[in-house]
Amino acid sequence: ENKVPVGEQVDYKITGTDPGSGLMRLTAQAMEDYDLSDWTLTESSAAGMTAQLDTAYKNKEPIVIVAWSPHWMFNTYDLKYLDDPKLTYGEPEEIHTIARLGLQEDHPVAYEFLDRFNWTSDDMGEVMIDIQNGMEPGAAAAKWVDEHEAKVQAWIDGLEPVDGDPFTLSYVAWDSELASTNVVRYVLDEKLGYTAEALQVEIGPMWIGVANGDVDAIVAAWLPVTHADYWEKYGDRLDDLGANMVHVKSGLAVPAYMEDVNSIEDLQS
Ligand code: PBE
Repeated sequence: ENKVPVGEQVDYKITGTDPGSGLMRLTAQAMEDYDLSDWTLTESSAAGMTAQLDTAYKNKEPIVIVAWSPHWMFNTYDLKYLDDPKLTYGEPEEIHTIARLGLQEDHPVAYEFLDRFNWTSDDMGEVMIDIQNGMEPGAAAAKWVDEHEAKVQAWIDGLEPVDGDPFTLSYVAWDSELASTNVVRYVLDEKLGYTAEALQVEIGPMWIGVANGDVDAIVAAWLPVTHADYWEKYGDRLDDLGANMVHVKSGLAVPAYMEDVNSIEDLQS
């Protein structure tokens, strides 16, 4: 039998996402850990990566992508994570809510809500899929909040709404964070009386902004592994409010139709 090595099938290319993201750092590390020195990792964005995946998938072509979940790509396509026996990508981790120092004194109502905010990957999936299907992110967030009254009530129970106080969130255009940030912003605005804005930025500025105090909070910190370098650099100037979601995951993935490729080790030629 004469099988073409997977590297050759995909031109030794791993289809990546936004530069600076944790997944790009971890994938560079994986390429060292698994001796993939003849491979390259391409830079793109979350949207660019999924567009390339979509094209490959429709043509049933081989592709190796950086992947994370929750993400609608796992609903839309039949994908599998590659085993990571060296645990380069770590164990399943958490998404944390991070506040600037002083937020508790300055905005105690928002702080208490953010401290309580937590949801599941199924919750987030509902918002993500609506956005993916073309709904405006704010409208998808509003719909989710309307449909999950009890959950939202537990986040805001006993909190006295403020009178239009400004509040600034920031996030990166990852599908997961587009969903969470819009839900949090909607609750701040519609339930707690804030005038909240959500700034879309790159990952470095997201961390620097909240560390410098220019941004009040983020709900987009993947810890302890994916954003370990940012946490190490800025953690002493930040207030970690803990997990808003548990059991999130990242790694390399391929379409299920690549039957012979099941582990990162299978990429070695
Ligand atoms: N991600 C999505 C981000 C965190 C959320 C996995 C692309 C990252 O790699 O930093």
